[in-house]
Amino acid sequence: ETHAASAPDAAAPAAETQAIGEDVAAIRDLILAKLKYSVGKSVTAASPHDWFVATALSVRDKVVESWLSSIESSKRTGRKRVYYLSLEFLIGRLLIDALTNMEMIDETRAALAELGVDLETLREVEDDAALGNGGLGRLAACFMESMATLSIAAYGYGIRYDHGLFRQRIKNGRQLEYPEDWLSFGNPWEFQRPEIVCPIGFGGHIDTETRPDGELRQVWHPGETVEALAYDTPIPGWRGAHINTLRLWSARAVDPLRLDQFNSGDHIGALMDRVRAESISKVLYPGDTTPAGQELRLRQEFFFASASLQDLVRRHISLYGDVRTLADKAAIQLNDTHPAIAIAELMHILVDLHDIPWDEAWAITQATFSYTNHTLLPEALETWPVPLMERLLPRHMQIIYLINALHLAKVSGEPDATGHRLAALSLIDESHGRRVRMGHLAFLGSHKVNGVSQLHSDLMKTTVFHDLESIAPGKITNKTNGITFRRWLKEANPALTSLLMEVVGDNLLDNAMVLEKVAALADDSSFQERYAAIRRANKMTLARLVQQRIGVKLNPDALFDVHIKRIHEYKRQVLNILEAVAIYEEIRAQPFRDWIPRVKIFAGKAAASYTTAKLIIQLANDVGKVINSDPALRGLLKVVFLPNYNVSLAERIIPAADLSEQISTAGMEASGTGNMKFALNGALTIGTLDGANVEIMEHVGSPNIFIFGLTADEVEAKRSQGINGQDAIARSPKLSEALESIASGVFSPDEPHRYRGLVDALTYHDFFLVTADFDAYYNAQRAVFRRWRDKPAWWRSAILNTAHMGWFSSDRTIAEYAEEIWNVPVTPPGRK
Ligand code: Z16
Repeated sequence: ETHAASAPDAAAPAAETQAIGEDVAAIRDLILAKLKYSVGKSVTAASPHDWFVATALSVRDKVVESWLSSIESSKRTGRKRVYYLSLEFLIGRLLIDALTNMEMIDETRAALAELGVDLETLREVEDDAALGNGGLGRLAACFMESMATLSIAAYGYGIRYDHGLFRQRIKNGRQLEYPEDWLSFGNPWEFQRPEIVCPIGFGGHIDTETRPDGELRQVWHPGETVEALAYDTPIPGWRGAHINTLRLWSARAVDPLRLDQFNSGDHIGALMDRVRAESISKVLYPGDTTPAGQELRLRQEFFFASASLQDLVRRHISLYGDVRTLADKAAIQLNDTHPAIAIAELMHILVDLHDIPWDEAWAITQATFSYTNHTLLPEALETWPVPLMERLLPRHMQIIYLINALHLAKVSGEPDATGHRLAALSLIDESHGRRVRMGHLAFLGSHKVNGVSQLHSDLMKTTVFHDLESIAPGKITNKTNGITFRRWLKEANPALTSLLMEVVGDNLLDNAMVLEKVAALADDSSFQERYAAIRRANKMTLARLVQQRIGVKLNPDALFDVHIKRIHEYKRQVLNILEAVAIYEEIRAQPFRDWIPRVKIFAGKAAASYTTAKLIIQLANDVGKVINSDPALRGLLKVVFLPNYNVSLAERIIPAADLSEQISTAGMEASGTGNMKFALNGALTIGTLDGANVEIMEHVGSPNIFIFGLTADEVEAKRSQGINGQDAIARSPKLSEALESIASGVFSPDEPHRYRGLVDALTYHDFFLVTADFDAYYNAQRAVFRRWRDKPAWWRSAILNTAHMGWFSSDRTIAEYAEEIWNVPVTPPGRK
């Protein structure tokens, strides 16, 4: 056996090393067995992907071991369960995550090394599970990990999309979308559950029947039924103490094919029903903050909400025998309004299928559900046309009408119940055709409604939910987002994690607040040196990746200024590009001033239908092309756009960032979570007082963050005076010059007017207040430069960022949900 020959034969090892040696040998043998018997390959024929599958299956065995005990123990102890309903789970890769949380990573790396296989190579061949658009989906993934870490008996419920978020390619500076195909090589993490199938009805009609007790009952006869088939993925918490389930539903036709039709020669027609049914779980909608509005999207929402509720009600009844105790044993969290139809579905199940009286059913529903809001953008709030609802979900539409009638009857008695107020409170928006307001439904059907940062939660009360809050004071609560430190510190930045553990101890990932101890070393020059060396190594790694992917050479000693997130006007990538253009022109005018070498790194996808966002991508690429090839700059400024931003790319970029761009128009970014990942890894933030930036400033201290620009209140005041940019442009020579060069085609010589419309919009109709904030942003960037020149001051700030970010662990966020919304206990992890 070749692998036996390559085993190191060093001097007699210490006892602990010997135990690890035995582990390594056992893991190595298990991987070899998986490769042979589960993958069906020999060592000599195995590709890196084969090795990846064999390794994944070997760690999966350990995961399953604990998974089954977790399920058993939740059952035995009658624990209340948490159900996290989300149309998106942006998980990324799982190999390193599973190995980390099962505490097998060093042994597995060593076992593979004995086989001549490099774990980092296997890491890279795994496809990202990209079942989400951005922050909302990634938050769901962080929450799943933290719920397992805190031993909460939780299930994630969502859709097993055949195709996740599109792959982005850049051609001639423009975004092109290609289908993503994460399942094409199989998925070693999931278990199909062919026995768990739920029928999902659409359309049809409703009959009224008389029950034996004389009461009336509504019976829905769907016109069409599809099946929801379950696939389970185990989600290990830190140290593997508890493992939860992510259950994703795949759509399937009731009849696989119409055999009569097939036999009569109509081979395509025989498959039509199947294609129609299975289209429901085919593809993730790529809009982040704009609702899709199509019938297929509503079918997706009902499909997974109904399957999940049928599944959890069935589980509850089989455990406890009585659906009326549901709220004692189940908490259902709605991740945005996407699953809000679940509220009507639970009423349907309770009232129509279990004969529970309406008022009691409504009390159970409200006690069970809670709802998280992720945006205030009015155009982003989901509404469905009443005629579509009536056609697709006739019984649910009746239920919504009844909820609304009882709700409006309650408030119409109040003295301030004007028509205007009732219209604002109604579940039906009558202003442009009749539409069902899903946010209102989620609000009414829940006992708690939360925002995702303090500022956002406060604004919810004065904007979209102002009227509803007045009839339910105290229902709105804040739960500031968080991130899992296992992925975003240890897996993304293992060298920094080791350094920090030397200081705070190896319980850093059990209790992130111990990071505070690092603050004492912020001025320690030898610690600063080690911290800076790790950053530099991460920048070298990223520079190699950039060279490979887009052929641009980066200077690792330049300031890496990073702006990565979905492309959206409110996130103001344009503000950043304008600053790059302004500095470009200054360097050309005075090439030999003491410029700071800087690299602007952009990455992010634009919704395929969002024309302006796609134009912004093109602008970033066009500007980069001119700047990167201008010899007059002597490499002092580079602008790169990295294609196909996803979770695994974020894991590479964030640990290499010096500066984190969080520059949304104040009041528009609900929270942000990338902001937290950067600050934890020691990038300084340049940002507005928006979303969680406010709380990051409070924790890291205002000297250690570069805050600029209008506040949310000032944005509102300014907008009410008009959004013409001409004054701001006239007052700022740098801004006028930058706009002028973009508008005149300096960066688009092949099509000089390409950006005329964009510049005109900023000039005459600047809704996102780019022009109003330009000078403040420009000045904040100069403050960044001054700090960068003073290296001890820079590293002091960076270290203090890391030290004070413990509070932003999603363990803290989840502990708050558990205590204040779900009423379930948590058990913090700890060393075995
Ligand atoms: C999304 O990712 C978010 C909001 C939304 O309405 C839809 C999607 Cl797909 C984001 C917010 O924009 C961001 O500020 C927040 O941090 C994130 O949700 C998680 O709460």
